[in-house]
Amino acid sequence: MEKEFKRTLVTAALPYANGPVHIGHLAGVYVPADIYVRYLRLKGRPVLFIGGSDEHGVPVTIRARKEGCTVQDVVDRYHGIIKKSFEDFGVSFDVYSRTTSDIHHKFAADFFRKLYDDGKFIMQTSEQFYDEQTGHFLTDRNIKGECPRCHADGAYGDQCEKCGSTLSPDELINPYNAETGNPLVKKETTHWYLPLDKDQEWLEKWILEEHKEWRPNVYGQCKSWLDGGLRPRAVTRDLDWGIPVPVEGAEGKVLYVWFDAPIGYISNTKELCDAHPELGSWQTWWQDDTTRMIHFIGKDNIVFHCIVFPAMLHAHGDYILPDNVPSNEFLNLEGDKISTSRNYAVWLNEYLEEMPGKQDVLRYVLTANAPETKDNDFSWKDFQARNNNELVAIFGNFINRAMKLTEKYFEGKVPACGELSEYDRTTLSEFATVKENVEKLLEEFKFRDAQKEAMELARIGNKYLAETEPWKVAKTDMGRVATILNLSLQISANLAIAFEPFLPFSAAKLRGMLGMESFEWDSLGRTDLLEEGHALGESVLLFEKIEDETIQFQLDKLEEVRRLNAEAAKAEAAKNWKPEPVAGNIPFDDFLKLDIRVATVLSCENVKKSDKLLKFSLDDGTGTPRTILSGIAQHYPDPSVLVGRQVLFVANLAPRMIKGIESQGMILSAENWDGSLAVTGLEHEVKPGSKVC
Ligand code: B3M
Ligand code: ZN
Repeated sequence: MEKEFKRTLVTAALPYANGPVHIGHLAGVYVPADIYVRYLRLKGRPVLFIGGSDEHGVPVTIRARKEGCTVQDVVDRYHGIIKKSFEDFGVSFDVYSRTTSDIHHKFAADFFRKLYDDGKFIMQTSEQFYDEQTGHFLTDRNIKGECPRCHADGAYGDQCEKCGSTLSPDELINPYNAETGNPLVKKETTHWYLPLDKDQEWLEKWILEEHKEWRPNVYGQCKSWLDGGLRPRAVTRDLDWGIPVPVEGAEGKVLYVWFDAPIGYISNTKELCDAHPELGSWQTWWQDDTTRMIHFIGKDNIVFHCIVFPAMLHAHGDYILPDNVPSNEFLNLEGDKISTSRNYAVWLNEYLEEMPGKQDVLRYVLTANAPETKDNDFSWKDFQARNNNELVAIFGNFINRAMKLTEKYFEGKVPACGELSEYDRTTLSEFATVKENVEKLLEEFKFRDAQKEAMELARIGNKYLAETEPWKVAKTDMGRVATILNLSLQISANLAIAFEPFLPFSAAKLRGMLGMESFEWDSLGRTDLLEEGHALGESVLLFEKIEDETIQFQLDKLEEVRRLNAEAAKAEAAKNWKPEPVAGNIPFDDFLKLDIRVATVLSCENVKKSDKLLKFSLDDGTGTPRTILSGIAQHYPDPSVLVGRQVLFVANLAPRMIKGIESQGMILSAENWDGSLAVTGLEHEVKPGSKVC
């Protein structure tokens, strides 16, 4: 039997306060969560929407070191920026707090202590990477090295940003401290672990049998973790930023960020409910099994919300478990991975500075492109097209015409609906099912399809006006015009309700234009929302066209970030370059076999139909020019610069035919750190044919 839920607790992942939030965050977590919550509120169902900043963990400490300020400064600044971005974009949290709050510190410490007292942890000693010069153990994110998969340098201990592989620090080749560059050693340290292996059985039953309805990406990830067999997981770390482990003898250790952060959902609920007793006690929201809990997260957080946090709640006892964990995949940006550390993103605060008032456009595009089942791409051209062709040309155009025509013919008052034509009836029947459809999709967390379905209303309205042409009918039959506009305004009122969850700012504007005071989800589909004679408010433009320059500005900005990143990567590679190990020794006689000579370049040109080869004609002292082909064309775009130069070449290499030309030896070049080649030369001129020894 289906459980009867009395209330819904919605949480959205707590973003790290190590940078502003970007479109990936919004698309993946906050817009869908907000749509869902707004929908429930509009339905009159009790709901709380819990958010907050995640202010512990390594990312914030890295940021502090980079910016040369304290960690507290970093989290204070970004918490402020993030909180404001959410408010600006209409993400309607009931509480947005932070994990550095006193309430949270105490709550998380008590939670740990209860598990500790109940004997739920085990202690384990293991070897961890340690920087002897700074005296610090390093966490995965603070360790860098060569990627064992793609061999890029600068891969992190948990992930290679170049090839995307998930890594463990042990796999890195030549690991070093990401901050200082110091080499690392292994050293023993002791931590508390949650023995997840003991949770294997009930988790399998709970997820794999009882939650088959979870999204395939979520279910699939859980299944692969469970199939792989769960292992104990450390819940403490050697760090000086975080919540101190509340156990004697644990100096220098803090709770692992992934232990304290999800507890933040609970402590933030407590903070809210303590301040607003009318909402009920926090325990009602977390411990009463008539509460339905939903976690909105991104895909890299699945294991923590579906396996680790439930295991923590289970170990504590008393708590409910999530009913669903709608997790999205990732959003890319113009074909590349969004990255906070590489500053490659569209930051919400900057977006609003550059495009004030356009929060709904971004909400619309991000939902239309939501990465619900697979990674998706955000492109500025698509953003422009969706705004101009959908929001402006369909939604805005329809509303604008309905309003303007009513002003023109009926002094801005809702005209009377007369007898319905056949076509009117068809139109009404077309949107009779919109409420049901949108609702079903929202309940199934299919936000992208839900918005598309809601947009049908605008399409229907737009088509209705285009086909009925009231501006023409006005010449002969004002009664008919009244009916057409009445219906159009009723459709507009429906749009104002249907879009409240998706585009809250535009929906509010629209309600203002229509003078709608009350509105509720369950009125959707009705055609008597606006009474005859009701005075409309002032008409404003809901959406405006976005010009090419605006889009080009954004594209140029991203291009500049790409350029800076490429430069930085090059500088980093140059810094980390080390010469190849020297080849094994050879007997002196072997060296004597090589006849290396000096020659003067007589001419040098590109070989036809080859972008690699240069053809040299050399004065080698014999009186007969010598021809040598060399694969260095890409490094000498203008080969004539080599004419007159003296070079070294191997004179006794057996001749070879290349591209129909006989190459009589080899010119010596040096390979630089970045693969570029430079022809060898002499300190001062000697006679061509001189032997190098
Ligand atoms: N701060 C990770 C993230 O931002 C982490 C989420 C915590 S949710 C409890 O992806
Ligand atoms: Zn790699």
